[in-house]
Amino acid sequence: MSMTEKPAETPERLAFYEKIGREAYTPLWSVFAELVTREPKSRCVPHLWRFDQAREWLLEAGGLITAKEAERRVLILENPGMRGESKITTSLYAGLQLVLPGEIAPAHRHSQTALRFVLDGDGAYTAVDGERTIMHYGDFVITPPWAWHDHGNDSDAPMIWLDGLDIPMTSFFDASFAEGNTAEEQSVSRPLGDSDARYGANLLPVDFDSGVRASPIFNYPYERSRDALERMRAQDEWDSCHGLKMRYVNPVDGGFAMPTMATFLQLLPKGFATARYRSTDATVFVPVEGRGRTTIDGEVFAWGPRDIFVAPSWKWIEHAADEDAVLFSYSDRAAQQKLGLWREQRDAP
Ligand code: GTQ
Repeated sequence: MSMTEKPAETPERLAFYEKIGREAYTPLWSVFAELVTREPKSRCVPHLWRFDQAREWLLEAGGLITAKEAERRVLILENPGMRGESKITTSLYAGLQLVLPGEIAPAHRHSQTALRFVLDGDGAYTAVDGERTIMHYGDFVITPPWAWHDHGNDSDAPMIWLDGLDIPMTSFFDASFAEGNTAEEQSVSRPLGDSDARYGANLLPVDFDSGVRASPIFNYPYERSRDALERMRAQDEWDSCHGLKMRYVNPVDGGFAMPTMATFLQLLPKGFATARYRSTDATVFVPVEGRGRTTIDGEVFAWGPRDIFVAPSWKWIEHAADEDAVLFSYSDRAAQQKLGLWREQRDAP
């Protein structure tokens, strides 16, 4: 069978499809080319959201609804190719969450895994399973599947972060469960910094056996990651496609920090232009520092700190840094690699 063309229809065939269709059958040969594509084919398109505009509209939303009433006061970043589906890529969700001073986003838990990437404000907290962590610009914070979490802002400024969740993936598997807590906030059972001491110092409790497949570290502070990039840059060893790119790890098994989503931090020095690269994991990028341009499938996106842009699966990506730049990114690579699906292609040695 040809991989791309579907067989011509005849009146006999059409009548046959009509007959079997009434009983919930469909001929594979009519749909084969759309099901088993030669290359990824997606409705996901490249797009960039400007942080300044998002912040203005989030603050406007802050005057319209409280965090408590909304449960989570979030503006979803919807891929323009998939409006109405609450997706930034086919498998992933992104939203910008606002917590105003004095507010609490109430405790709940769900099957979906969440990441937070802090973009504005300083000093609000997320509590995960009884432990709080204070959030600062650029911190990467995780909420493992089925972990209780609430967010609160004791600072005197609005706090905004990017939420990345595997909501579409969980829906795809029809595996979503969620519940609220009767108490608005969880009671705090561990001191600040406990999980960092326990799991984030290249040590693990001797008999540690993580029931969850997410990292037991739940805040990866930007200050520490940024400092690591800065110290490594002295070696001047640049990857032609990525500059200097690191992945966030789960110290228990060396895998990604979350079971479904992979996260990365990369440094592109001023003047660096990457070679073309593509992979099957559609990726959400967040510039943390610096300015530059990214070409995705031939379209150029100029970015600055806190903008958010998305690159679809298998479209060529090239970054160019006009200043020293740091990019945070996340994708479904963690899931794809476990399933044996992930592929990449470098247009470089
Ligand atoms: O903070 O728990 O953007 O449950 C979407 C769903 C945030 C959260 C979102 C959520 C959350």
